[in-house]
Amino acid sequence: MAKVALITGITGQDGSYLAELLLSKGYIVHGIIRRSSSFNTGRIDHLYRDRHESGVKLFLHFGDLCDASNLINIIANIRPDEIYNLGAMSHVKVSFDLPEYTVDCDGIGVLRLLDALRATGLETTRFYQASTSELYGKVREIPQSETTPFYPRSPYAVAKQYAYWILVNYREAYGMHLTNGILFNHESPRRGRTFVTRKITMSVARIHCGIDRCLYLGNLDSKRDWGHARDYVEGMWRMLQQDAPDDYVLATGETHTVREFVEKSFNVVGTRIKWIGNEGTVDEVGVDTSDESRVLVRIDPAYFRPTEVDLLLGDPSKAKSVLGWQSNTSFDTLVKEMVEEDLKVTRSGRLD
Ligand code: NDP
Ligand code: GDR
Repeated sequence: MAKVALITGITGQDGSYLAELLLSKGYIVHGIIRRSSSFNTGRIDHLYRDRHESGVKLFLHFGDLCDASNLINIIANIRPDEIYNLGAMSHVKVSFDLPEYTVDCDGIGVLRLLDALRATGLETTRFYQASTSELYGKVREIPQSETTPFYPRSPYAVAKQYAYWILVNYREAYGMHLTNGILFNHESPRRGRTFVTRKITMSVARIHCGIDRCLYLGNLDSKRDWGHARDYVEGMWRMLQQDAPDDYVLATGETHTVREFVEKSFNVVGTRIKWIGNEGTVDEVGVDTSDESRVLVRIDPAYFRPTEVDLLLGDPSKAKSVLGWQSNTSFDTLVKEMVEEDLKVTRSGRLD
């Protein structure tokens, strides 16, 4: 019998890669999508087939993490073997504008799913929670591992901390197979365009093609441990194949500044950046070394966060030893792939 998986957030970056992975492994995959006035399934359209055809393995259901009765109904009907909870209001900066909604969706949403499992008598269903390196927030230890204390620095991270602990509590209280994946940043050509990596690579492509002139960014000096989303969904799946539930960090073990990401991205199209002005202030600009009057990067304080996470660097050794998992994509390869894909998108005139 094929295993049945339910993915919340299937229309997002990770959801699309995970759906591909599970379908390739023979799973029946169900995904929750939100009703939207415009299409929001672009990342999974290539996987979708009309349900009237034979052999369909992917099924989509309207739903929302803020709607408990909807979640209970979906889970009762599907009776999944595995649930991957990837749905979230996932933008850290936006969570300062939408704190209450973020807590409802990212925090209480997890409780709704766990209670839906109990209400439907499906306590043996294996459950993956998309926890995050944002939990570490203010730097207290480097590198950060499963034992590093949390210090969340945004409404998003605080909501995810609630989700983390309610999961641990239900695991201990009811013996359920519940796992937190504490994932460091992971990117891809499918990354949402308002996250910094994709914003940079898309902007580099558009500047290179003569469409835009300048890239506006916030804090250039924050450091992130950036991997590739395709590698990380493999780690999620491996976590749920373990006999016992546990919590795992997935990371590359390398950290880079936003500034380095900008420089590398411009290098892919043959442009070299030189920084002029007071470092880290609104006076600083990035110019083209071959024509210094050409300002390619400027700072816009609108992108600064009320509280910032300065440095993330993960220690993935537990995932390596227990799951046999490791990140397989180097920083340079990730940047190159993202810029090259955005050049294709830009040249095709497609909106992505
Ligand atoms: P995305 O923002 O690309 O995708 C988020 C998904 O959640 C989308 O499918 C979105 O639907 C859905 N969603 C949003 N709100 C709701 C809601 N109220 N009810 C149901 N679904 C909802 O995120 P990623 O794929 O990058 O991340 C996946 C998960 O992993 C998230 O929980 C994120 O917080 C977490 N995470 C991500 C990391 C990363 O670096 N990418 C690192 C660590 C954790 P729609 O398409 O309609 O907007
Ligand atoms: P992050 O990702 O907050 O780490 O959360 P994001 O790409 O938004 O920011 C990374 C860093 O870049 C700085 N930055 C900018 N960020 C954005 N979005 N836009 C800008 O213009 C800009 N300029 C500089 C930020 O200040 C920050 O320091 C992501 C999300 O996927 C979360 O859901 C996930 O939990 C964490 O990664 C791990």
